[in-house]
Amino acid sequence: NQEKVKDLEGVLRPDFHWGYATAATQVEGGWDADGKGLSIWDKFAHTPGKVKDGSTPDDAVLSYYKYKEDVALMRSYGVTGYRFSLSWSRIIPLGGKDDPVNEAGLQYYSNLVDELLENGITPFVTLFHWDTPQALEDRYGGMLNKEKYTPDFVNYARVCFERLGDRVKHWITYNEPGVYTLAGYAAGVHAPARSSNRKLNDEGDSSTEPFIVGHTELISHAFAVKLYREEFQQHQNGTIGITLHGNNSEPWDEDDPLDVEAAERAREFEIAWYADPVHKTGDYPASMRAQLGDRLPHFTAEESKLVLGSSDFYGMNSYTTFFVRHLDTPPDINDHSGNIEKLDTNKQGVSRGPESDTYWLRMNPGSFRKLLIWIWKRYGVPIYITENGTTAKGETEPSEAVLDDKFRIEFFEGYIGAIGRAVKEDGVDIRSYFAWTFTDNWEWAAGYTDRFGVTFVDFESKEKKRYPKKSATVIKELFQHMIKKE
Ligand code: GBH
Repeated sequence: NQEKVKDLEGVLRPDFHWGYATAATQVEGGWDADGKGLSIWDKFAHTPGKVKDGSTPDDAVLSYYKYKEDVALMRSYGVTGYRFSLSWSRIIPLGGKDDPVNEAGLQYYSNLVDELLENGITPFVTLFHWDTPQALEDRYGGMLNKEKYTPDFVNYARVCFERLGDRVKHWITYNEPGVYTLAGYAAGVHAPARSSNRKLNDEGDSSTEPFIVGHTELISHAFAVKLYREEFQQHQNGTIGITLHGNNSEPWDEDDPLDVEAAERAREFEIAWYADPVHKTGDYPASMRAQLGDRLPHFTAEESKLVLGSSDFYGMNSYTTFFVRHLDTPPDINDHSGNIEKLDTNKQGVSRGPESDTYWLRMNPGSFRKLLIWIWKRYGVPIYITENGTTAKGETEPSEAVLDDKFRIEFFEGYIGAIGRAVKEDGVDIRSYFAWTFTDNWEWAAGYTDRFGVTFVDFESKEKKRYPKKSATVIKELFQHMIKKE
């Protein structure tokens, strides 16, 4: 199996962490168990017409109940780390700084952390993976209200640091803030489903709200980091940062300077929107200001100082690549992509990669390696890859052929190989890798239809029975080969 990575033996640092990533809403179930409050995703999923298969995350894969079994399975997969998110409304059901803490909810996470540590697995904990407490959405419009929201988020962060920080040494404030804003406030296909673009949704102003919410995310992230650094980091000795999404973009016509520029602009709108303020300038990219004007909020001098340098690492989620072509027409007021067109093939008709079972996702490890270099050159901080993975066509039952998941294996050999090459040949500093994902789960608005797991889950079965796929073994072998032994 190691043919493709033969030359990469021992290229990763001995303390490189690898494992799987998950999100609370997608795996836990127990949506109202032991005092948990509702999140905006509970409301979204219980609203008819929002989720593709009409499903809800009420049970998901029951990891709230099966965490011991899951940790044992993960251990058998050889992982050294596990990235999971905390459900804010499980810990503080009504979300706010003056609302009570739910001890039972905290106890669940405390038990999970203990179980991981007893099994030699390092926890990487995300505070926020899209599940805003519904009560805060109702009370003041959630992240649309920066002044009210920020102290609530920071208080939630404090509770987590206080109660789990003795054992958790790797914190991530937000997962993919840009997806939360664009899918939730522009496309309207994610909670809280505000959009002026789609007939299905009525409220919202998609020309401004995504950027207002994005600003709130950056400021509240930075205040949580400030709190950690001032009151916890000294004695708890952990790291803290933010995870950003970002696919790569390749020019549709590489000989057309306008398309080359468009590809760069696409990366700026998708990635630098958050990454420049945090890692480079304390401000939004010039290309965004030029196109969006005052629709994009302005940082005060104080905010800018607070945000710049507010992440100890570059947290990177990346899955695919697109060809992009520039548009000559001025951007629509609801355009958030940088006035480009995304395409599956380039001018020569070359495909961006073989199709997965997910419309936006195609495999392209070569482009992923280029993106690693782009991020390293532009930001120069250590990279933690916090998500990367794929679905595969035809995975409907745990048959022998499905469990021997060749497509997913090819994906991971390609992408993990690209990491090795970026480290070895391009000098990029990469320190962790979390595959998405451990088990098939509730894939947001796609419900249970998109299976990203290295473990097949029988959703029909009462106990959500798990079946390991071959890719879990391959990933283990890849890292055993590529990580340097101390
Ligand atoms: C991640 O987001 C999430 O963090 C995770 O929870 C999720 O399960 C996983 O990926 C798999 O989906 O503009 O055509 O690219 C994925 C990032 C970005 C994917 C926005 C869909 C919109 C379609 N997402 N993208 S497109």
